[in-house]
Amino acid sequence: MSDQIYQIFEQQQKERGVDVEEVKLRIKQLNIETPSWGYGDSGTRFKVFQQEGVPRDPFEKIEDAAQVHKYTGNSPGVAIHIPWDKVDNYEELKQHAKEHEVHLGAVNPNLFQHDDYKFGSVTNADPAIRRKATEHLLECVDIARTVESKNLSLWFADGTNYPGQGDLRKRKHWMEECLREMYLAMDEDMRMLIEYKFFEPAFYHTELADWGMAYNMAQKLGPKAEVLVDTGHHPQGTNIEHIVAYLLDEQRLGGFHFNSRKYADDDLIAAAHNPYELFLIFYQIVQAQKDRSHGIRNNAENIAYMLDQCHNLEPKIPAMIRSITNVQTLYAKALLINLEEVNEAQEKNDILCAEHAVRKAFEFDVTPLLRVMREESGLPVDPMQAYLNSGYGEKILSRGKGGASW
Ligand code: LRH
Ligand code: MN
Ligand code: MN
Repeated sequence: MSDQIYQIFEQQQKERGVDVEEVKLRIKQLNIETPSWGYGDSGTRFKVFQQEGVPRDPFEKIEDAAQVHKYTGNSPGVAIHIPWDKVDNYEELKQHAKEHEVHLGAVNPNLFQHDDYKFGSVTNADPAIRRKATEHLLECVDIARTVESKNLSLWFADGTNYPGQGDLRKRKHWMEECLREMYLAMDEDMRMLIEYKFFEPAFYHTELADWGMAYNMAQKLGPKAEVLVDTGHHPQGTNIEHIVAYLLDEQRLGGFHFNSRKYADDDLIAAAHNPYELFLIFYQIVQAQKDRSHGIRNNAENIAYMLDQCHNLEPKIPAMIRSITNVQTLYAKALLINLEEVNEAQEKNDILCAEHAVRKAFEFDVTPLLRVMREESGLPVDPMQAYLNSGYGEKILSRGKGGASW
């Protein structure tokens, strides 16, 4: 029965001019890093609820991340956050990841939790604090070198709460100075991914408040600096896929932090609230990838996909599996868009036909496709169920409560 459903799907797509083999191949090649911090305890400013079985150290976080990859096949990388994942020996951490068939991914410096950074890190008026912050950035370049990661992912909580609290232009210059020092310390094949966020924890002004500021910083630093789009970091109603298209065209789209949000930086399971948004983001990427094969310049081939989520109440490993399968689903749907059909409608200014050509790809059920793709890759057809049946979730309960938290 399920074979027949797939055959009907395959035939249907063939008639629309979509090569299903190519779609499966592209999904198999997806690589979405999961965040080490998403396996630890987290919460809101009102409460961190401790869950049982949460990893007690970075080694156990990697073991949990390896489970997500084991069942989904698309998350071989684990992003780390320093000092949350500080260890004495990073070589050992790298080895540990390898033993669990994953690798360490983007290295995220953390300049937002030490008391010294209360009034800013790389934008602090005190040069000694700026020095300390820069040293941490340099330390993270060294860590990336040791763990053989090519991506340094930067987010700054720096900002102010009141008008007059800081000199906005001086702070801008200080940030650039510190980032340039880091940039110059990076290897040729490393990338600096600059993340922006419009508010929080600072409420009046945030140094890198939007993609334009991050882009400008990246441009000033040089070609190894690119912009990181965290889907939760925009004001309501922002057209994120437009930002994505713009950055792709400027060859400065570095990567993504996928998560879902309703009101602010909610950090919920990717595509849980607005799956259409992620679909439209992938539409821009898929189109840019096709354009590249026709000689149109953009940087759609080297995008660092990452999840950035905190599962405050729900069990963390299944939440991560759900996120990866949601991303697989929406990428698959975007790959079903017949771009020629869209293009023809655009040329005739046929708005309804163009919109329909995009939307109808979203409306297909891609579960038969994902099932076959998983079978071909030797993966369980239902990753979530396979994980839940595995007993891993019960086994880790012996870790008890009070594991790592951010
Ligand atoms: C900031 C952010 C950034 C941090 C992570 C923990 O809100 O998105 O990426 O490193 O959360
Ligand atoms: Mn983020
Ligand atoms: Mn965030």
